[in-house]
Amino acid sequence: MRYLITSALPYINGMKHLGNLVGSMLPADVYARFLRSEGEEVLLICATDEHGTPAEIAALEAGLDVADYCERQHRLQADVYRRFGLSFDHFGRTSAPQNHEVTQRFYLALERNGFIEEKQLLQCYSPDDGRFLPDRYVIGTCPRCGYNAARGDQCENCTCLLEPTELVGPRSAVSGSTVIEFRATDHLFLDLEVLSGRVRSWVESHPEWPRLTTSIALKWLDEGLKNRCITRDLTWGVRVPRPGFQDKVFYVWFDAPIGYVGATKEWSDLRPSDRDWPRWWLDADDVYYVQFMAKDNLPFHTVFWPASILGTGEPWTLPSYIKGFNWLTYYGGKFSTSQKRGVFMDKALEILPPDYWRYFLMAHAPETDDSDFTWELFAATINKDLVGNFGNFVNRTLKLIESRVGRRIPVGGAPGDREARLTGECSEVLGECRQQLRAMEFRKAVSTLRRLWSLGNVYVDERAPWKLLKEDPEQASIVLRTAVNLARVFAVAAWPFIPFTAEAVFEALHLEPEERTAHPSDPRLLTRLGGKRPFDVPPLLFRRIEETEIARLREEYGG
Ligand code: B3M
Ligand code: ZN
Repeated sequence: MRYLITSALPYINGMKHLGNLVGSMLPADVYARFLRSEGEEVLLICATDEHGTPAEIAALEAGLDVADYCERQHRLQADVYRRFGLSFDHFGRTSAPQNHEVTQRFYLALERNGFIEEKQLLQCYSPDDGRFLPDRYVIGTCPRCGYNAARGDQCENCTCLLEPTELVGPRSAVSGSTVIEFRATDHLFLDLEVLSGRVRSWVESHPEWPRLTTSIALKWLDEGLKNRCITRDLTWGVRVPRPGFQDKVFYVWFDAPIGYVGATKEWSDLRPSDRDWPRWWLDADDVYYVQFMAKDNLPFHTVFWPASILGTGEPWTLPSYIKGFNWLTYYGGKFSTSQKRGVFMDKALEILPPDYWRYFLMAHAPETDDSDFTWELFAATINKDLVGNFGNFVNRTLKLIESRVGRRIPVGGAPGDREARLTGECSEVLGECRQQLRAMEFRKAVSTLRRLWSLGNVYVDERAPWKLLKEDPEQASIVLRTAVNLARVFAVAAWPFIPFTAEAVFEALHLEPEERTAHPSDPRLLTRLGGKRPFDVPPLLFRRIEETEIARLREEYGG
């Protein structure tokens, strides 16, 4: 099997917050890193989602031409993701020509197969703005839950999909004008009614999916799908290859998921001699395709996009597994881009290095339920696990060796019973962590990682090498050598989560590439490094977050 991994494509309209990160890009990265470290062939793809009204509205607010706006924002996002260590094989753009091409190909296949219906539609038109107001350009009250700022395409609050005409008390997002007329224009609809049976069989053929994913898909299918409009009266987007539609583009949710394919093609076009996008996307029986996303994106990925794929009748790769996430909240409320509430990725890196955030977010990933960000919990998690457990172990043992015997790994004699027991425990816990990562159970995997690190601290406390150095130097050497080996195993296991720190440990221990992985059943798990190999003491891996700092951050960011 080869692994194709995609994360939901972040909208282009501004810097993403920690809630966006934890629900899609970060777990996708952790999973990809883990599989790579296991020697698997992995392709991790992401891109900015650039079309539609969110982009146009944001460009309008920024006073920029939409193409320039997207170009700039794409660069800013790509840069912050790189600094967070998100190891995309390619970070593309849905506005790239490759995506336009594949999107039109999808459409033409759907049209050929009779799944496209042309209908006249009453569209919101604003005489004050002098234009049609597609989906997000109209705001109003959700007819299902009463939320007063629901958008014309979806209610953010209850996640239901909407048509602009369903909103109660509609108003223009451009000018705020409440004078809304409805005018007739021609639009294209995807025949979801007919396709829904195929989508259902596909969903039902995956009983192994997480409950959240399956329940959202089945809820949509059970309620019955209405044909969905896939065109919009906009100029920014993918052109519709059909006579009479030259002034319209495809709906952003039609071309956005196709962006996974488009971005893969971008990647492949950069080095066509050794990269082959269809190998991942067409007739690719040996590809295991995993998607990561927050729950509001699940309807589109479990129903709407698969319907497009199935309707083409072409052998496109369908997701093998869809991992959905609940919300990360900020002091019990929503993280919000529009209200600038919560912590945004660029700001986060001004406060602390990426691994602090990566670790906290994965330790509290909203997998089975929503989880809550507070500065108090953030500091407590970092201080206890990263500073007190992992960082403390690595820094104190390496420093002890340096100060007492120099920067060489002690030779020492054969490991004793205590070391044999420790090796057994480490293999078991490491194996567990690996299985949990395979199963994408991130919170469990992090807590297993913590258990692994604790084994080291318990061992060193028990064996007290600082005393042995005086009383029994031979035993002291065994303990210290074992401790260095533990540091290697701990960093290897932690690498998918906190790669920058893990790599600092790899460097300090002068590890060869093949020593940067560890297999639980390796009989030399805790004896591999020895024989007076040189090492360096890495700088302090993590620092404590103090009370005063927590108070200041809460003050600055609200809470
Ligand atoms: N851009 C929504 C989001 O960022 C949307 C995902 C597209 S995935 C193809 O949550
Ligand atoms: Zn609602």
